[in-house]
Amino acid sequence: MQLPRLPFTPEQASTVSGEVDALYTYLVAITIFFSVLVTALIFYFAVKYRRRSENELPQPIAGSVKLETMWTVIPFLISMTIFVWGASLYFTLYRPPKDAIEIYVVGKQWMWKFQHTEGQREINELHVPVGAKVKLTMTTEDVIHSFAVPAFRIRSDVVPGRYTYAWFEATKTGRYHLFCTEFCGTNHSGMTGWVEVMEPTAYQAWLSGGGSDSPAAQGEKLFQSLGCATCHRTDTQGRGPVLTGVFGKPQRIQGAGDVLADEAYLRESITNPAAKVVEGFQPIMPSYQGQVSEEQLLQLIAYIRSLGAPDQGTTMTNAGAGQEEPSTTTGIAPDAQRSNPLGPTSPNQMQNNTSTPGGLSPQGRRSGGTGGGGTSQTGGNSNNR
Ligand code: HEC
Ligand SMILES: [Cu+2]
Repeated sequence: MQLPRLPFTPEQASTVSGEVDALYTYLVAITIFFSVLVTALIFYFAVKYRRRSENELPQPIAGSVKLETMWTVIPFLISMTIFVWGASLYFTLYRPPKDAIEIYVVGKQWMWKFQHTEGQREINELHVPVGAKVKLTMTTEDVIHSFAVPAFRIRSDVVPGRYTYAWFEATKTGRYHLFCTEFCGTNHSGMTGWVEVMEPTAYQAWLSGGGSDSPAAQGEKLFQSLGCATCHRTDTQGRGPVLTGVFGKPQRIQGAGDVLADEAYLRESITNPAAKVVEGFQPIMPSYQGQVSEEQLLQLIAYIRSLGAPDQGTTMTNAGAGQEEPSTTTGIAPDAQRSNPLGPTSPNQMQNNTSTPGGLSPQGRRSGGTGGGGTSQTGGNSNNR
């Protein structure tokens, strides 16, 4: 629905922008109507019921059932229209469709990092095809941020230790501003970027130009280097459960019944394994909290998801290629790196693309990990929180 826009509102460039604007216009119209009505009545009544003589006494009023019913029922009906309309739009906005392209987003003071399922990474720049549904799975390495693209009328808080989602379907090619809309520190105002909406063919060409592995393939490497594979084997002989086909299925948890294995569950299983112990197993899995970055967690999850979901198979075809390159961009959008207001980022950020031997992140090692052992439990730093 493309209604005429209100003045001062941004361009409409997604399937929901028209609907959001329609609701917003409705709210503005109601507000104007009642503001005008109330103001007019103030003046009208002030004149009509003005004191006409020095000793005039007004008639006492005993109340009016008719009037009270009216001013209860009418606002109730109006607020119900707002509620029903708003709620249905909310469900549209916050329930990502199943058939969407998935992109991982990690916020960080003060930049947005994206990774596409095909492997491309970018910073402060997001390439998407026009006319396709795109789902963003988002988290942050530090404080709360908020991902907003005004032209798409979407916004979603990005919260440490959690995955939040947003989705959109762009209706027009072009470049649209992207913002952080949660005050997140000194350079919050610089935490902006661009969404580049491309023709599907141009997007495909852009995608195939990338050099890095898919997140699932990167996750598979981490799975080996972090020692996960020693316990989680593909046969049932390992000390941990077989992870094939786990994603999206309910898991029997000791003392908690069935829990759906979604991204949040997998994340918790890795960062805090003792929180939900799979029935039939001992709580022997070490916590990887602080040893894997948010991006690595997303890669591990992408890998686990790819197990038992053949269509998302881990393409190891270009395994090794570009893996050692400490570059976080694909080379396709070289200015992505530059558009980062802070210039090149700390080595911390680079860890995400290189599989560090033993899997310990630089800060994991610095903060006194026992060193060496891929399953060391003592990486524990608090940088993530
Ligand atoms: C020392 C052995 C061991 C290592 C190493 C290990 N795990 Fe585990 N893992 C287990 C055990 C045992 C369980 C089941 C008990 C539990 O839930 O804590 C488990 C549970 C899980 C689950 C939940 C599985 C389910 O069926 O619901 C996931 C996901 C998981 N591990 C991922 C990983 C990843 C990723 C790594 C590497 C970063 C890893 N594990 C390293 C032993 C291990
Ligand atoms: Cu921010």
